[in-house]
Amino acid sequence: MHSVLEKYIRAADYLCAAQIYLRDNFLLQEPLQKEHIKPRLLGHWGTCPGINFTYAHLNRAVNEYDLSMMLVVGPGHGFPAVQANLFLEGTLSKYYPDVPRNKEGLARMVKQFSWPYGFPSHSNPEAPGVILEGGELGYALATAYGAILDNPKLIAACIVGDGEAETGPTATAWHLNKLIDPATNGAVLPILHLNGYKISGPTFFGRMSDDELISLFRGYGYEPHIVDAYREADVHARMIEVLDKSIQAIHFTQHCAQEKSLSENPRFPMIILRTPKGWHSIARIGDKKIEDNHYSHQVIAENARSNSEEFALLEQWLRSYRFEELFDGERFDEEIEALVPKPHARLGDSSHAHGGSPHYKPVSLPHIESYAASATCDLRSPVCGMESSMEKIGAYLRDIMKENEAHRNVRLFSPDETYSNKVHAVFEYTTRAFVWPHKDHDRDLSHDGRVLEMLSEHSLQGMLQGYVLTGRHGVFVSYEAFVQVVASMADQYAKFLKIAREVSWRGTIPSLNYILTSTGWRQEHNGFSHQNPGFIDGILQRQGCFTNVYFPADANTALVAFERMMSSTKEINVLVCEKRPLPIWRTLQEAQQDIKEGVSIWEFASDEHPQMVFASAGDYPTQEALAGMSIVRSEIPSFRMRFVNISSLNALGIGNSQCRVLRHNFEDYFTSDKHVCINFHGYPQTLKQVLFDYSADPTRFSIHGYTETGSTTTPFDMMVRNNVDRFHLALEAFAVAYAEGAISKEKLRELQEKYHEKIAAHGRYVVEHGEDPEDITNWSWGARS
Ligand SMILES: Cc1ncc(C[n+]2csc(CCOP(=O)(O)OP(=O)(O)O)c2C)c(N)n1
Ligand SMILES: [Mg+2]
Repeated sequence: MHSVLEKYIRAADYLCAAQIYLRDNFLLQEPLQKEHIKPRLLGHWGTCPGINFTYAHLNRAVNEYDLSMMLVVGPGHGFPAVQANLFLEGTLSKYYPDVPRNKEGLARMVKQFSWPYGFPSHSNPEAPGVILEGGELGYALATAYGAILDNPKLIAACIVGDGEAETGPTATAWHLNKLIDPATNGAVLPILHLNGYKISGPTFFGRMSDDELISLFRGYGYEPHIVDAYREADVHARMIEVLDKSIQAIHFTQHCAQEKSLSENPRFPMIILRTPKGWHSIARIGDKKIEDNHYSHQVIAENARSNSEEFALLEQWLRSYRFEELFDGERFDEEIEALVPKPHARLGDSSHAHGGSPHYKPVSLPHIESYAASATCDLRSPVCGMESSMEKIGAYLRDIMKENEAHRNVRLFSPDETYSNKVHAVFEYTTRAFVWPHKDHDRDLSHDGRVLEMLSEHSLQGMLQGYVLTGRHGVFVSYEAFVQVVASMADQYAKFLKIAREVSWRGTIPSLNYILTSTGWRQEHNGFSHQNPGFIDGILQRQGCFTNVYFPADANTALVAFERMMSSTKEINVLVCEKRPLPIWRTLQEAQQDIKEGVSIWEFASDEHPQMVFASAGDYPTQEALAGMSIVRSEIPSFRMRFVNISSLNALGIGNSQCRVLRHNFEDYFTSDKHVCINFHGYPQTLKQVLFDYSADPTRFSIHGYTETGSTTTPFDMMVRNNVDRFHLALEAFAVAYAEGAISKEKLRELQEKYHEKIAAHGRYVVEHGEDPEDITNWSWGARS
């Protein structure tokens, strides 16, 4: 077995090095010439030998135990190794017939690596088997945990770099074992690759002793096994022994959990693999230690084209693999061929990684009619009801989980906020997963719950990505301000998705859905730190029309948006709504129309031939805009106004004209020349970008939004401080009414005085009483006609 593994690794290592250096003479049949070397040497060598070692051994285990296994590679910069193995096992040729598994295909793969418009330098969605780019490091472990949820037969082996392991997201993801019920989920087999170095220095893990490492990972709840290439006389024998033990332990733990005979915390194995970085390459160049040092991280002998010493060392190194003994141009050595798993079992061809059938099943959604707020309420009555969008969504999500019970493919991801964000109706059906000890007074906890709670947005985001990319449905509910913690992960996911959407063999996957609640407007009690509507900015910057941000004005609209998000595919959706009860403005039918069209004129609040347009996006801003309009109507009954609601920002488009799906012309909503006052949930700048392309005269738009003047104060004062309150909006309308000739200058002055005084009086009131006055809190629109 050892010689088989060694041959396989030799072949894979050669293919890695060849990809980094060669533009010709790929099989080294001729003496190496400088012209055979790529003009720009790009790629990362150092991590590759460790990945190849691991891949070869995993192949052996897959064959031995007939495993369903996928591989998540944290150090995505080790893509030459991923690609080398895809070529060796035949997966690359399966998906890329123009890269056949022969010498022509080899030449193409090698030449095209990191070549303009060729194969990328990092793991990427165009590579089979890949569900993580590993460009931005830290997310491998959480992604692997997401993939194995509800996949009891799957093992996700996960290589974590020792530099990557220093990241916050990886540090927290070790704890995810505490969410995994071995009876109903698969297993992650973490392989912490201690090659000792990151880009330019030693890693912390690399300098920890065995005792320290064992204590740390036992403390996390793993059974760590060390495989040390420096110490073992026969490192292959040791890796075989450890992998055998690990697979058997996984199967035994799962079996006991299924039999309900597991008497203690499940303790899954993990492997700590110590190898030299840049293993089996150039030991030194001049007085610089290369192999087993950080200098091997990227390209070594990078001056080979111009420096004859480096050139000689490079040729000697490439020839040391004796690749000609392993590959005859058509086939690999028989023993290597035998190590490649059966077609369906190849690590690079795990069907779990590619979406579509059989793993993706469209979610079955209950009809929303019975959840609609005040379905029978007559909206002409002044108070049609106050309803919490989040409570409605909680009830709906509970029943979605129930309805899809047989498939076990719907989950809620929540950073400790299922109650706080008011989606706890789900606990009428399910619980929070928690496999560590329970106490009698714990509530809504069990080993196998559909809700994954952990106070790590990073871990949740990573898990959700792994879950969604393997075809299952999930929603991440977060405080609006703190979802910013994963803004960069969301960006990285968007990049992956953008490319994956174009890859023909990647099947359907559900959308990745966020609900941002506990929004800044009602975080007045928690203060400035809890006020941040910026997450949507990054989402809206993603070009390509696959991101949507919904601003439902009420609970009915929130339900409709959520229904659409859950049934959509291959998108990123963000729903922004409050958890406290707010007025119902729309019947279910109106809400459906609003979400479909994204922008709509609300007739009940609009006059014919308007002299001014009020618009809003967001629930509190909508309430204030309507309150502002009712003030203006009471003061200037003759002034004609229109109300436009924006419920989805993708509908307005941002930057990319393909995304503009407005049913009517922009002017049909916003007129061609009237003043438009928009009350926006987020930063005004966010909406300004959207509008920039639309109007010949941007000066007629005024955008109110969160201007970062938050504090610990009352809810209405939060709005006053940011000029999104009814009084400031009314003051703007008075000035427009004067400009339109609807009132005299004297009347304007009188109104300005009156409402500036109201603002001042409110300020005095809240300081004295500690709450908003009742006429503000209890305001209602009045009858709809
Ligand atoms: C979040 C993040 N920070 C920084 C980098 C830049 N970077 C690329 S590779 C690397 C070192 C990685 O070291 P390690 O995880 O040990 O990988 P290996 O030694 O296997 O190459 C760094 C810092 C990155 N890709 N992602
Ligand atoms: Mg390293």
